[in-house]
Amino acid sequence: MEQELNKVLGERFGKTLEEACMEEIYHALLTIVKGRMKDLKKNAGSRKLYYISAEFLIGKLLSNNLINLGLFDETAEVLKKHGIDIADIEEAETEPSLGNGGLGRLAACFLDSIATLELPGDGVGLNYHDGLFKQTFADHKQREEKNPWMTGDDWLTRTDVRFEVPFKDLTVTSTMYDIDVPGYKGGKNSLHLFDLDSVDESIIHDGIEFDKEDIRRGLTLFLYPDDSDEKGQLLRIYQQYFMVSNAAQLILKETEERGFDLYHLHEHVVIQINDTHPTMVIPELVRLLMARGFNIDTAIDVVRKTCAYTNHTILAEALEKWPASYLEKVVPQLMPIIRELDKRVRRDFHDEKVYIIDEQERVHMAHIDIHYGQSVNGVAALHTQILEESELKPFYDIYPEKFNNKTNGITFRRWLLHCNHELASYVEELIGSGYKIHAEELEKLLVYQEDEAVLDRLRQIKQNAKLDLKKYLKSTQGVEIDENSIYDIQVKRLHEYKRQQMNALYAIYKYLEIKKGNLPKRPITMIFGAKAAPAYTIAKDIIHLILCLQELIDSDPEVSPYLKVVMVENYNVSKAAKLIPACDISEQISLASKEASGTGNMKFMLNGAVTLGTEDGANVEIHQLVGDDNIYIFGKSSDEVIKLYETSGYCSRKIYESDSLVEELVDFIISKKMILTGDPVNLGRLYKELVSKDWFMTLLDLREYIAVKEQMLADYEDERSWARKSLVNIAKAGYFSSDRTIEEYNKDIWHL
Ligand code: CJB
Repeated sequence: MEQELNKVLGERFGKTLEEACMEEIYHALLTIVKGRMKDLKKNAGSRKLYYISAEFLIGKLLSNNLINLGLFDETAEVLKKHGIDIADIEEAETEPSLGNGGLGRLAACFLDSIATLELPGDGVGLNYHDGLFKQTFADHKQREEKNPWMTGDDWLTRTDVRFEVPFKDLTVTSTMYDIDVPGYKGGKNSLHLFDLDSVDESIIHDGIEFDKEDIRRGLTLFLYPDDSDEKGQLLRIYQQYFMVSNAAQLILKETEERGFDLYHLHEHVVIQINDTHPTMVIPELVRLLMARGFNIDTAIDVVRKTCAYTNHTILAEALEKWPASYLEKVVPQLMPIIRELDKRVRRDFHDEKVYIIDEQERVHMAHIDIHYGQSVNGVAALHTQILEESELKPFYDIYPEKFNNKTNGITFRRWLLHCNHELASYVEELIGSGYKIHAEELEKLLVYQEDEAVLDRLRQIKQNAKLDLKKYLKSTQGVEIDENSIYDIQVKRLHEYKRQQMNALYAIYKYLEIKKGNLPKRPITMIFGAKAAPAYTIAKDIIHLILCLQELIDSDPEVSPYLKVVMVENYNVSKAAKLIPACDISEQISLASKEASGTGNMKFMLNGAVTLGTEDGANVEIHQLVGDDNIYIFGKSSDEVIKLYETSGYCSRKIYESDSLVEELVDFIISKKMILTGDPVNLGRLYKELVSKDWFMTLLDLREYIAVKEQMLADYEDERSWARKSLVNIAKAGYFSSDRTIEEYNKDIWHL
């Protein structure tokens, strides 16, 4: 590695390792790693998976690729010899933000596991030039900026694969870019990202504004361009069709090149449709097969046997329903096929709840997936149960055999080996390296539950990670945190169902307690990180509340020694990798039934944090694995919550008026102190929302949340018992390896 680095640095920059700057070393490593990956053999087999997704939240790739190629330790050592910390080299890499949250990060973890298990499976998505917006804070509010990440010398390789994609008003020619996905110690697949050569970033102005009708210049600028108006919704349809038409054409081309007859497509290809964004691949494939001479029955039959759908949410807003008139405006060639698909459903079933096109002429994308795919899966046991028993019950009654659960997972390469070297090597010292491939071997750690030396060392490792985070926040945001405080962390997309607002109400509670003289035994650092969708007003108001609390507490000398609120700016994958190892308390406090799975919960657990959570999503499975003593559970159950929705039985005002503590905390949002710090419009709107609507039932669980969190803080003081909880969490995290999840997908759905 040392020789190669010097050689590449010499050729490219005329420098040696001694002379080169961080950026130059980064680019030299990029060249070397790309070269090594090029030499790897692609995973192959007679049946291949295409994982189509609007998001691939891959994060920075250098360190992970080095780990997977088995080059990380050697590289880090060589650099160290020259006084360079590999972490500083990582800083030179721009971070692609090709995803929003869990769904996109899951796709990235899956690619890692699929490659590692040496299964033939490629990702297909879009090459967004500016990804999701970059978040900055000004006046205690979120601002959105563009987030360019392509530098011309990055992980993308431009290929000569190009397809014509026909829209009603124009036809465009795509270009396919590839990113190599190396498996851990073997295997390689590709992530194919499609783009348009004519896209032009100069049309962006004022943050992230641009002309949404300028398809040629704007199609792949952003992930999730604002769709609060018709133009925005049409643009999303343009993007989705561009993605799936390219995917479908690629699939047919490759299948033919592999020498297979398209009448046997389903024997050689499986398409996993990641949420509803890629649903149009179904009618598009039918269209393309018919253009190749298939009759419609055969085309539909082959496509049905090829496609499988993953549902990631029961939130109505995320279950896409496009007006038929919009589809007519963008992709009129698909509408006759979609109408035919709907006609067949209406012929066979007499329940309008399962129709594809509803009375208002809206096309229910998930319904296409369920009728015209061979598998429907949820992403955690509880989520799948809710799909079967309520959300998708009419479909489950028709096709019980299609439904199955695949509890999510995370790749331990990134979420342990990369983000927490010290813990990973200590675990290896204790139980050997087998756990890196067979994650369930982490259970071997359980024998050390009473071993004081081991528990001490785990505490020390956590303390070191806390110090690292302290330094990082100081250098990136100028924020000072106390490494001897308890780090309580909630990082995830900003959404009312995830209830960051409930956590903020806890901050108010603690603030008022301290003001009253009830000082905590140990200072608490409450860390938030979240982006709010630009058009999601209340989510932005919640960010405003948190930023105001941050300032109010910081500037109050009576409170600031005991409590700190920090909102991390532009939370992303690399920030997650710094935050997660340092966490003591992992906040997983969604309203029960609403978080399909969660995957942050798994990352925190693997790094020894203890969960404070509701019985929701994969928290339920974490609870079962670690037992009552090693998790803190509160709140109403999903059954109770679903019933409240069904009977309109929840009234936040009633709770507000009958519980003086709740009233005091909520009122504080519009107190004089807060209004002096913040914007009365935002704070007033949030206050009103909580008192008069509170659709995601914040006040329902608030009291119990406070009580359980207080208990948790008290229990933290028993250092030994806390370290034991931490150890049990690490030991039981093996189940949540995405290798396990992918093995299940393969066994039950893909059969690669
Ligand atoms: N999810 O991140 C998203 N975006 C969506 O549009 C819908 C769902 C999340 O997917 C994750 C992966 O399955 C889940 O863990 C998470 O609960 C869900 O909100």
